[in-house]
Amino acid sequence: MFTHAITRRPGPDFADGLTTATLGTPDHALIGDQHRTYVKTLQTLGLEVVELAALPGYPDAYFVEDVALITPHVAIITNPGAAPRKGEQTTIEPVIEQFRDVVRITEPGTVDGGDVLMVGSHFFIGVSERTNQSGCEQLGQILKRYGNSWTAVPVESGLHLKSAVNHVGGTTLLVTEQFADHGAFRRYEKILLDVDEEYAGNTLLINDHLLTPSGFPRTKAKLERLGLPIIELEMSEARKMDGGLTCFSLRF
Ligand code: CIR
Repeated sequence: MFTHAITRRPGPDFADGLTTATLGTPDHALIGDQHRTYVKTLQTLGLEVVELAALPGYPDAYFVEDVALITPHVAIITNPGAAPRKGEQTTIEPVIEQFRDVVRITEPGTVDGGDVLMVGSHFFIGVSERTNQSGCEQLGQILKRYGNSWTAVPVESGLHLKSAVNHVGGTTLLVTEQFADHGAFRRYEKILLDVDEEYAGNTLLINDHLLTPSGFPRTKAKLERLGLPIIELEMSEARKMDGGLTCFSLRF
């Protein structure tokens, strides 16, 4: 069970963040509302949420998931793979230190937390545009020192591993076609996303509830078969910035 989360408010400059999406200009007031609803939802699920203020000069900093990984026994501060995001991690470190011992990923290693999928004490680490081989190995070794196992997973397209594969409870993963037959996940049951609903792949399991973006009815119907309560959240504005539900928080 998660008891805590860390989030950060989207700043007025959030539309200057990195994106590959072509879904129009995002709206600051609207992402503010959507983010507030997200935080309230976590609180409803019993999490104590530490809400950080927006970080001027770092328009993507509200995607806090990318700058750290907090496990039951240790926190890892990453080195984000995109140049404009380097530095976000230093401001969150003192907050995380209040909860866990901290270990850092160092150059030449880069890791974005969006590439790290935790399933119990096993971690899948995507090697992507943002997470390189050195970062993946550093992270894997740290996790192993603290009693976890890990697997590297090449991510050939898309931003992060968790843009395409997420854990939705028990031994079930929600996956895009790209990962449907991937050997790394052979031991798991899989729910396959429709090609036009892949954004909903970034569904978040919190305390036996599934948070999923609204507007993806076929994915919702598939998730309903798992028997867990489903909470739909409007994510239109973060989606315009390549962000999803997992990116908005660090959960522990
Ligand atoms: C970026 O490109 O870094 C941000 N605009 C989006 C990051 C999304 N993070 C995530 O999926 N964990």
